[in-house]
Amino acid sequence: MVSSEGVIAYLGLGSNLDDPLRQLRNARAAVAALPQTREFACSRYYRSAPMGPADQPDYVNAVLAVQTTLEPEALLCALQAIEAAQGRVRKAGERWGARTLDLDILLYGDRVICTDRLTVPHVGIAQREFVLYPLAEIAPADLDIPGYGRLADLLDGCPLRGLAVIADD
Ligand code: A4P
Ligand code: MG
Repeated sequence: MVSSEGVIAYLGLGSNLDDPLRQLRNARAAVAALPQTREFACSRYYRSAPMGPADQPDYVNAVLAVQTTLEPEALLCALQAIEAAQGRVRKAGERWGARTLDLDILLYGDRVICTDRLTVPHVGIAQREFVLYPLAEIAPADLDIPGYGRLADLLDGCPLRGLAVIADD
């Protein structure tokens, strides 16, 4: 997947605070404006039930594919700056809590990365309906997710759990 024009990276977008759909649309524009990066494809926007603590609002999720020559760590930094610009506040000790914006690197070409700051493919990619269904809209069905197998097979084993399309733009 590496070429002179860079790598296809799939990014997970999620929000459940402060007008989540607007948060995701703004994030999509901000990602497309990153240096050395262009939007390749974007899924529809989905509503999903919260994974983790149940006392938080439903999420809106989408998956964005970009073509980029940013290295994975540089891409992560850029994504975290977008999260911060959109008001993401990380609470110490809180896992999977409500947030204005979460940007995850789901896949970076066919690379497997395991460092202090970055695990790629993203942990949980293989079980999460709010990742797999939007990913399948914009990725080839025979896409191999390193360490997990074919996207189409993962989808077969993943219930929808109420996942529903809410916008298409
Ligand atoms: N990090 C490691 N690998 C990656 C990667 N591939 N992409 C590190 C992005 N970040 C990565 O992330 C914590 C640290 O993960 C970062 O500093 C980075 O170095 P965070 O965004 O601060 O914390 P988090 O997102 O709360 O933690 P975590 O464990 O990444 O949570 P997830 O997996 O992102 O899940 N329910 C629904 N319906 N929809 C959702 O989108 N999201 C979450 C968060 C919970 N429940 C949800 C959803
Ligand atoms: Mg995250």
